[in-house]
Amino acid sequence: DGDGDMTNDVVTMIMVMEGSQFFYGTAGFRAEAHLLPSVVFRTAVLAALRSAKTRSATGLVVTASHNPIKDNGVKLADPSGGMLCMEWEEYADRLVNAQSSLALCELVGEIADREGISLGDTGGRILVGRDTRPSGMELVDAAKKGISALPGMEVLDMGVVSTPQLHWMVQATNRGEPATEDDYFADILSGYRELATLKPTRDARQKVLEDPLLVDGSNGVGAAKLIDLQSRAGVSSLRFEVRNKGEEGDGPLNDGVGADFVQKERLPPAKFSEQDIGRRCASVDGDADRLVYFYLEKNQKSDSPGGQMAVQGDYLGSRLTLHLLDGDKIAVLAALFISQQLEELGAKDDGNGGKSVVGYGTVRVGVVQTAYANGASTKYIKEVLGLEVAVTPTGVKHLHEKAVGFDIGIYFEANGHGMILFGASFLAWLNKKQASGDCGREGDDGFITDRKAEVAIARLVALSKLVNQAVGDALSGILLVESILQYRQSGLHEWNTLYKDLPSRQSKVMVPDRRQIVTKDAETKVASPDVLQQLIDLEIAKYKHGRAFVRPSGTEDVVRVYAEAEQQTDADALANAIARHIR
Ligand code: NG1
Ligand code: ZN
Repeated sequence: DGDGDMTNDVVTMIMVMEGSQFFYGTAGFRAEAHLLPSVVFRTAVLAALRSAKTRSATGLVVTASHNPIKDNGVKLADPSGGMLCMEWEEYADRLVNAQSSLALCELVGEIADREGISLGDTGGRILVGRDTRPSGMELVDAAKKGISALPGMEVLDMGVVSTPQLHWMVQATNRGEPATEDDYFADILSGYRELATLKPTRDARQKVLEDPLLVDGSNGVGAAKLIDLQSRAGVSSLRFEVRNKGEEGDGPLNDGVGADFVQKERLPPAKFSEQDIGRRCASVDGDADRLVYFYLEKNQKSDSPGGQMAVQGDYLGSRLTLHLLDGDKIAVLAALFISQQLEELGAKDDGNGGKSVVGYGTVRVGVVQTAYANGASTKYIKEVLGLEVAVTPTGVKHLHEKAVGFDIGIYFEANGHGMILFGASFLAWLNKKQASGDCGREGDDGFITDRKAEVAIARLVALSKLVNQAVGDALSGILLVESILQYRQSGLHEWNTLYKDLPSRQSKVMVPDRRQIVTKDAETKVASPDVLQQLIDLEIAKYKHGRAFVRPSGTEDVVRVYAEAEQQTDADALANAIARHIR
């Protein structure tokens, strides 16, 4: 169309970018935005093929989540609303790295053949969304061109949305349900409102929650969506004060702000200060699929053992202690709430991590974590809550897959990405039970309603609506945490004391080729080079409660190091020693 814009030229789209090797990774393709038009175009072709193959809608999101603003990325949503099925990731890698337009066309033919897609007769629908990055619009254009490269494809441009909103829309579309942003808000809010009516009676302690939640929006898409959520909720119990909205006077996206920054650096985000001591705070990431809570306290210097959890930064970190409530803490809060509801239903431990409920049988409740989960959380879930814990490699696609096997699968990465997945048969049972109103038993004078059980069922049903059932979602996560805190009538401090995290340290190491490191056993061990694991083992052995592992990042060009020990200084020393072995 002659305006000379690179993305407006399909020929350029399929042009080769020599030397670039892209991997679909933990969260799609990510790179500096200027490298991406062709990558997005090709990934969009795959979204169209997947839609044709499944005869369902698929989704494509242009985002690089918590990465710096100069980056962008693309990831696909499968018809279920979850991540692209893993078998197709290989197609994505091959398409994006095809070295000529001929090779690319041949590959499309090969995929179509293998998947039984007739290229002359395709049809499908792809929902496209983007985060607030300035490069987003241009890349959405590239996506539209890629989708239209196959005949009969319909593109629905959802505009600026959070990643989880787009996934939710794909899921709703394929369930034949209303799937607009309005419907999304209405759905999660209906669960929130129902839960709010099922709160135990108010008492004086409720005061701790009367303050609005102070949210760091990471200068990204989550900020505006949260304000929208609040105005739609129209209830006094849900009030936010949002900072780092990405407006004039705010800093750049993800720069010293956001859930990834707070979780990894353990420092208050920009625009937070001593003024905020004691307030209930939360932070979301750049595409609003991660959530952490935190509160600030005046630093009780060195001598206090509680103070050792704070990492001292040169900035506010030296004056403030940040108490982090990460994904592990959210998982525990949710697991505890669910266990309490099952107790109200009269559930008995079956000795195998299951809870046996009359009328249903064994309800398998499981918590899925990665190696990054703090050891203290795992111990609490197993020993105090008596629930099953499963460990998978990093990346929600792995956690999600594992969670599907439970009646209630709670999965969270330590970084705050996660959700609660309700199994179809258990959910159907809950819904039936609620509709029939037959909670109780036959007494001498007729049927006696078990009010406690009735309320517990209603709470679980409400929870299943409030939690985005497609993917982890910071907005839905805030509704989850706020609801449970209201139910518990307590604030962050009490939640934080459920268990005490083991001190930990995360760091990143730049290496020439991070893929030289291959891991095994859900990333807890290095498979090759094998001498590296021996070195790591020797370092771990030096510290009490020492645990450590390394793995190549799927989203950044670094090797990540994680270390945990009884003392913060030990965790730091362990991480440093291991980093030196990698360099
Ligand atoms: P990588 O860069 O592969 O570690 C990070 C997170 C993942 C996941 C993805 C996608 C950590 C240690 N890793 O992956 O858990 O959330 O980003 O956003 O937090
Ligand atoms: Zn994200």
